[in-house]
Amino acid sequence: MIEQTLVLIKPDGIYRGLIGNIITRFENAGLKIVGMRMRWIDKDFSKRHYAEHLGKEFYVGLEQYITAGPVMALVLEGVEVIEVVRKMVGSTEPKKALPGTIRGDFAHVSYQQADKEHKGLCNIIHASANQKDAVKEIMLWFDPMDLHTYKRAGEEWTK
Ligand code: FUP
Repeated sequence: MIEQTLVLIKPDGIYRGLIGNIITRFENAGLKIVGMRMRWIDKDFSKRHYAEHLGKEFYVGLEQYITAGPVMALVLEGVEVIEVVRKMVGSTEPKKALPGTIRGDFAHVSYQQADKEHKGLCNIIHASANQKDAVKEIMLWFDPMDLHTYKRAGEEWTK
């Protein structure tokens, strides 16, 4: 089934110049970018995005992290894309993320830095966890008119 998912390249990914590298992985995998925007969110927006984590002991650190700089938000489309992207992103904790995943390959620098500065867990990227979250998060981050339908090269023969 064709699905859509929300991906955020978090402030550490932006500061470290990883936008292109990360997006290339998704493009190379054949996933379609149907929306993209850069946004520097405030604390109120963080509380809406991370509503499920409000009140947890790590929330304050998480809020500082996600509001520390601009975030690149993407909507990706593809078959079972929510699960596919979660696999490409890897485990929440960079030390558990397998090599070959985005967190496994890129997040250790942020992870070590955050650990040294006693900050929360920094892991480069967010991806919606399931269909319900994906729908909610896409609605939060994007106006429907900024999501686009088009064909990528190579789609013709799948008709
Ligand atoms: P994920 O779905 O992999 O992004 O992970 P979660 O939704 O469980 O967590 C969201 C974010 O909260 C993580 F990316 C980092 C932060 N977090 C912590 O800082 N400490 C924790 O123990 C768990 C999550």
